[in-house]
Amino acid sequence: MTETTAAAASAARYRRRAEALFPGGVNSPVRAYRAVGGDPPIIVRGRGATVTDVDGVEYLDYVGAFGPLILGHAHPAVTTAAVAQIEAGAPFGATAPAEVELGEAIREAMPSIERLRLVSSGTEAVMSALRVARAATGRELVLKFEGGYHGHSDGLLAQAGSGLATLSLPASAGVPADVAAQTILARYNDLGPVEAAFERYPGRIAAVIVEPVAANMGVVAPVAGFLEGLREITARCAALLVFDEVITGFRVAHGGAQARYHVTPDLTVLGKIIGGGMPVGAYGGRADLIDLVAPVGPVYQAGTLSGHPAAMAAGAATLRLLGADLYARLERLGASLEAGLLEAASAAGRSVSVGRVGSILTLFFRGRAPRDFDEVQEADVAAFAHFHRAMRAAGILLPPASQEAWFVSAAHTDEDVARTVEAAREAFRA
Ligand code: KE4
Repeated sequence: MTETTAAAASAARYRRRAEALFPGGVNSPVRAYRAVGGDPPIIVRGRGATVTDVDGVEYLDYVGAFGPLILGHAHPAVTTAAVAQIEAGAPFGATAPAEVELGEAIREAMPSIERLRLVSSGTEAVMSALRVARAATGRELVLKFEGGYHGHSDGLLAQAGSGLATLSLPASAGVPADVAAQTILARYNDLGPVEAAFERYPGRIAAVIVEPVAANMGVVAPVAGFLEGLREITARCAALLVFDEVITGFRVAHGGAQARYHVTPDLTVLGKIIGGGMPVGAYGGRADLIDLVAPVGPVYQAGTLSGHPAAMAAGAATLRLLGADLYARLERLGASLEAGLLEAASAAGRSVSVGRVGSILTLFFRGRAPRDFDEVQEADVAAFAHFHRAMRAAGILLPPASQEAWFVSAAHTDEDVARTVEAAREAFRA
């Protein structure tokens, strides 16, 4: 029996109906607000920098759907492009011009991507990139960093075993021990455990995968020399360097982190922004590597909705609007928000720090900005939860977990930042 009365429109009723359907009433765990408390909102509309919930409550939004919406919600150029493809009857199960246009825009922005394959999620893109890396090197082990998140494929849901630089244990139920054991954990911003892993497992590590700017432990920038060091070690040990730029691609610079930090990976993974908010992922890099993929080479990978023309067109419309002036504006807004938050916290006697690169930032309830996951875990997550609820009560919606990035979009204004800082001033006092 479905409730159709007006009362059913309330958030509480939608939450109850969702909980009867989906684990935690959500289709992705973070949306359940377990880390911050409060009832998860049911959002029905986004426009620019704001979202509105089913009860008509409007929020200034820094979730930005966790990254894709660098232009803000419902940008007319993006929606028009996607709708046109849907009205044309997409998808077709055949190559469409929109795929070519997006692929060329990506390759133009990131010259390291000589060829690529478009898929429907970041998880899928990472899985495929690592399959290519294992095929290309004939090696099986993959090194990642504690606090790094690269989607939910089995091998990447791993936690440090007897210590860093050793074979890992499963970090999720349902991941076989021998699958997790093909992953090695190292510490972000520390080349020591990476060197140690290559010494301990000579000739066995296929790839190092890294978020060049860590964003899934909260935003933690690479220290000088870290990315360059990964490039040197992997080249010396004939392993591949994979940049997971699902968040940083087209976010921290038009050419992504590889452009911002002048370090060129062998393979790059993209997602989020390149789909303009529609389901997307991509992996690409050196032609000799990508041409290992079916139907040209022996690495199989496929997808019913890969390259969906509506996602392609939304992504291409987005990338066309990402000019230098937009990045300058995002940098200015990000810097202004960071400075405002720090000043507001200091005025309230709160010990906080901010990790920021461009328009992505994280507020840590810790005196010094963390350099790695161990330091991130010293931050006071309960304090963040209180802060999150106070900001939400003031009409500001922050990502519902302390180890997520806040996303500033091109739709945010100086007034939005000022309003956010004012709300933070009160929240820090509470
Ligand atoms: P998806 O499969 O969620 O499209 O992408 C996985 C992924 C891969 N790599 C990086 C660097 C990512 O940040 C992500 C996904 N990011 C999370 C936000 N921390 C998505 C939000 C969610 O899980 O609901």
